[in-house]
Amino acid sequence: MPQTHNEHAPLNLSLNSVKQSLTNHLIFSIGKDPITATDRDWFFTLANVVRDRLIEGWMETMRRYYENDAKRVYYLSMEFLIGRSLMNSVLNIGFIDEVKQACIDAGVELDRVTELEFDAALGNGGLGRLAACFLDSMATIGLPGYGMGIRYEYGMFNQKIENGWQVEHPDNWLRYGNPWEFPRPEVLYPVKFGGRVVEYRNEHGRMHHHWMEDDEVMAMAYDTPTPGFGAKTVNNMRLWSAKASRDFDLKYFNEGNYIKAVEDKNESENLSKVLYPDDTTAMGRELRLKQQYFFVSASLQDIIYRFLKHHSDFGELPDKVAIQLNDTHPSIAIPELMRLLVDNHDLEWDRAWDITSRTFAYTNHTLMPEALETWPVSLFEAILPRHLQIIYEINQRFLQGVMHRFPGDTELLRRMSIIDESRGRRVRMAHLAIVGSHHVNGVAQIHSDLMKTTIFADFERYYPGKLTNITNGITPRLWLNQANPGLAQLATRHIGKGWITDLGKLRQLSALADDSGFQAEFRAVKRANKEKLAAILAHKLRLDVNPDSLFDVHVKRIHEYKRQLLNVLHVITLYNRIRSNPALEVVPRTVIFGGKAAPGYAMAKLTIKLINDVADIVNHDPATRGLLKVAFLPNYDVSTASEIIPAADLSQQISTAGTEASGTGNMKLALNGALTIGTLDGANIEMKEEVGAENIFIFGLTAEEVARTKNDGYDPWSHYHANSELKWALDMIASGYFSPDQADRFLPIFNNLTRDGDHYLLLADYNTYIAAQERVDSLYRHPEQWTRCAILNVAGMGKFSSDRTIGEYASKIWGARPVL
Ligand code: 26V
Repeated sequence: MPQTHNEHAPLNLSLNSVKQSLTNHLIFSIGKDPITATDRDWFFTLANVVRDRLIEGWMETMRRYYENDAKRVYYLSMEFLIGRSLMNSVLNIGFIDEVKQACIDAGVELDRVTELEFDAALGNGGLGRLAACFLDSMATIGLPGYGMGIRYEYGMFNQKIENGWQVEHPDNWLRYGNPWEFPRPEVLYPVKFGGRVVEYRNEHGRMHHHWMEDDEVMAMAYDTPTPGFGAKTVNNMRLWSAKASRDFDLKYFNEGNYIKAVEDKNESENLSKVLYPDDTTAMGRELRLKQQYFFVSASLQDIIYRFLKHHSDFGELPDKVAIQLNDTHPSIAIPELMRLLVDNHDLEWDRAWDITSRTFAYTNHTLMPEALETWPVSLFEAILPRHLQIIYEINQRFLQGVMHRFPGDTELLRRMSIIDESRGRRVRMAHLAIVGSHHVNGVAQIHSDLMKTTIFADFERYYPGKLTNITNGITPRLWLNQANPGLAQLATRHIGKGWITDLGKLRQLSALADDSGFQAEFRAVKRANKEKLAAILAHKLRLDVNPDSLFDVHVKRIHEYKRQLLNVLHVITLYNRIRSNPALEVVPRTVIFGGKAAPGYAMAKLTIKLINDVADIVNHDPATRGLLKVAFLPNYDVSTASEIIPAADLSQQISTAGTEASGTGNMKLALNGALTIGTLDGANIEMKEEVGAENIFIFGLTAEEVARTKNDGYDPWSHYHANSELKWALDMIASGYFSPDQADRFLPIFNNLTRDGDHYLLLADYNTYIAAQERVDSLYRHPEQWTRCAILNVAGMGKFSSDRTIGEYASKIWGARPVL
């Protein structure tokens, strides 16, 4: 019998076909009559209609890769921050008009229905969202890229604000089911933990290692089709879920201990239960290490299975497979591949090492020492004893090489070793990742430069050329076309729709920057977006804001280094100026904050409380005359980002220079016509190069100046005493002006910024920040000049498409090509 692929009923994108599918799915998939269907029923119905139209492209794509024996890219990431998928898929498939019409004809309110989709919030912030943008770009350019990660049952917590404090609530996103995933009960791999290693010699006298594990969990695959724009390519994201290896442990069962057996099952299934919501400190938590090994082991078994379907010589692996490690979180993959090649497939160490180190590449996303992962050797010993042996072997051979090149430098060996001997013995995952990878990249130029000159300077010297830069990007499909249809349509009307897949085309908008007609249209779009956000603020916070006021937006995770508190100092300063001078003419402002604090990060949580307490005072003080409003929008996630970002006038990117690796919110806001107030940090520097120094508000110490200031013995008190407005603002925080019910509530913040050394140099940057805010005000008084500047910002964002980023990874690191 010949193979037949396409004998199912034809599906197409015509209105009739969509209408037919809508009715059929409501009845046959959801089991509802149109009379009784709820909005949620319609969401699942629509999702089914859309999903049907992804599947052919998905299968065609997988077949295309298979037939071309294409080089595959596996993007290993603990986090994929996808958000909602319904509209994204509709727009990428390209049948939004038909969907809208079919909904109207069926009496379904599309806008209300899309709101019912839960965000897939399987990530903390920038690192996870970057992975999601990369999946979109890989599919759009036709690159054989597979996302591999964990199917957390609970994603990023839901943030509620209660009495001004952050309260975390579980994110039960799978409660009503996930229409986008395909469970693959047959794609099941065992993952082992614990036990001990037995050494023996085989008949040829060769040493072998046998890992006698004592625990086993099964990893089951769930596949999610990921369409590119135009949906010619539909790639796959494969997330692993933990299943107990047997339903009941026979041992307990035979003992008659039925309950104990079921408890054990629950325990092993805990592995993929919850996303760790802490992107601040690398805690040595056993469950997280197990999560890492769990998804890495399953992914590698799967990768090798697919490779061996076509190939028998592992020597070809680096030509057919590229594995990207999204931070060190999956870097246990390096010893795991060594183990599979040496212990299971009998390769010699040197050959296995050559293959392994030509397969992996590692992306570093932070220089913050507290976020660099290290694991206690004792934990490895208990959970992954064979991997620890392999790491020791890798380290010994590596250090031998170092010794050979730099004889006698024991200090160098101590610094470069994969094992940190200084604070109890710990495995340095970044060192392991560097040694086992052919490329290591930072995510913006300054970050990569700092990587080479500071934390990884020894490695830069030892492996010249291995460390490199690939500046981050964002997908224009979500962050402009979908989130800001007004601006997207305006751009398309004037320059065509080519920008959607070639963002550099936005440059053509510069020619229109002075065109008063275009300016008026541009302003109208922004104004409409601001009205929508104002309505959301009214609804969610019962806060009235003036859509003509300057929307000043600071959205990102709450971190000391991101300096939300510096923004608060500006807010308090503005407040003091307004109420102490009733005749003062100020630009009306609405300062909008959003972001989550790690549940254990006390200073970040106190910052949220301060923002809300300041908002309470400022918003209700008649002396502000409505000129200043402060809003903290709860539960900042991909969906709320899409509501806030298109409405922003001003984008706050004010991290201490040298601390924010890249930032990607900075790109999203500028792409949506916000002007940036920012430091020379991360990708801000490259944004300045693209839009021109005159179109961005840069302030503050440079990274070099920050380093020098700290070196010279920084004294925050000198700034406190030198600037009366700064002192006033800080004293108000310290004395309980904003917390009349508990005067010392914010003393820890005051102390942090004064007595305890002001680690992130807020006070040193206060003056120039206030001055930059005054420049913002002056420009905002001239709507034509402001609009011109905003247009030039949109026009200058071409470089920051993740399509460009992925193109660079493909050519510089992966050696992979689109397969079209
Ligand atoms: C760190 C850790 C530490 C160990 C515990 C779990 C955990 C989870 C997440 C993280 C994230 C730290 C790295 C990170 O998100 N970096 C951000 O990456 C963005 C994409 O490259 C970049 O734009 C941001 O500047 C950078 O902060």
